[in-house]
Amino acid sequence: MNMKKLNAALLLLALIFAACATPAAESNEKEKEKPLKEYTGEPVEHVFPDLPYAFDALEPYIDAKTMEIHYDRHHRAYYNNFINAIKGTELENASLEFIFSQMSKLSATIRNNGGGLYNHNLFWEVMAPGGQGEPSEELKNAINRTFGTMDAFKEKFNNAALTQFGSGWSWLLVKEDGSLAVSGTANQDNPLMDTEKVRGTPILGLDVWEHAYYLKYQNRRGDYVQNFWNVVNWDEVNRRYSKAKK
Ligand code: MN3
Repeated sequence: MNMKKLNAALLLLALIFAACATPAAESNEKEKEKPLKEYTGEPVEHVFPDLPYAFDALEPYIDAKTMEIHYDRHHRAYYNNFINAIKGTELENASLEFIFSQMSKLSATIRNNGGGLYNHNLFWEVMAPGGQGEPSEELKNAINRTFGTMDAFKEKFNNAALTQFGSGWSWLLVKEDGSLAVSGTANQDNPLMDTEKVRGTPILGLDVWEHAYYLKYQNRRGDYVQNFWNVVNWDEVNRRYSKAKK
């Protein structure tokens, strides 16, 4: 074989290799992208919500500066990053609940920022200046059935908040069968995500990221968790409970 023929043969081999390699690489990529279910619900326009009260409204339990930074910087950043991540995709107008039900197939960016958006939306609403209302008879009965007493429930919820290593949340949630449970989640995960072991609809949540309490409480997460009960909006928790257990 002369050099010209050898070069031609090598070129041919390279072309064959490239032709084979390209579809193989593509099919590997496709395997990573497991198919999403199609969203068939009402189109959702994701908005950044107003804070339902002034920055200083939850004083002295949550200080104004923390509220301002938490809402206007942290929450807004989750919202902006989430919107950018879903823009122009099939998820652009899908509900957060739908997105969370597909979480295991989606990116860390959508998980962290979609979670951050939803969790803070809920968090502001389940608090009110000086606290509001009390658990409904229905919710109280369910809490007593599940945890024994209201105090035992609070202890379990506090414990989930205190034992969450690093950043995360503690939750009271309604499972698919209508029963209650307490869980803790890491980062911006929540019980709606298909990545969670304890799944359901959260009706009360507490942010235990340091950004939620560090300015006022420094390392004293326990004091922050105790004080949270002074600002719980039970009217809102009751509303979410009635809706979730239907
Ligand atoms: Mn937060």
